[in-house]
Amino acid sequence: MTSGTSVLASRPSPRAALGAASGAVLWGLLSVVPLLTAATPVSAAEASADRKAGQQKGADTAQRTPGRKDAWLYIGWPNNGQVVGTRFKVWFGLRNFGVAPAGVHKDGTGHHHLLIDTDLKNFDEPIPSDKQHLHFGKGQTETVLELPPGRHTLQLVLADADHVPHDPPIMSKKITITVRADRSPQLSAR
Ligand SMILES: [Cu+2]
Repeated sequence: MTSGTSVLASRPSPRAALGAASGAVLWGLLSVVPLLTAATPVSAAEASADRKAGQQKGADTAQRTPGRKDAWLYIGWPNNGQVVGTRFKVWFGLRNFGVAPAGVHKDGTGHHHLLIDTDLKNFDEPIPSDKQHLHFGKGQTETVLELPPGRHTLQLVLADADHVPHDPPIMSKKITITVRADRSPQLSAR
């Protein structure tokens, strides 16, 4: 953001100086100036496009943290098809791989992410952080969810220190649960 602004901001001043000089003294340059002014914004735009392309290229070519083929991530609770109350515990299960807090770069580890009613689309970028993508960056292996009544899907994805899924990705099966409106208010109060 800042570098983009400074590039754009630094361009107009030499151009303005050139325009003033040519306008006052060098009539011959007048025909050149429109070309320059036309060319300058294009090259600035190109520079910005290049920078974006470079970032994307960087992300594409960057090696994702290696996963492990025998790593097994699963939702220990609830089970697929389970009917639960509006407030319920979710346990994360992981075999043949370790849990480390976000920011800790250690081979064979990652932290849990719980996807709620969504799929992960891009495995080359950090997992988004919102109500449908929960991060457990302290290394938690369980949580308590509160969801409105109805059918919901849950899926776990492990990701590395920078929240990017491993390669190959370590994901649980996606389960579907049904949240039933709690009958007993004292249960939901806890
Ligand atoms: Cu994360």
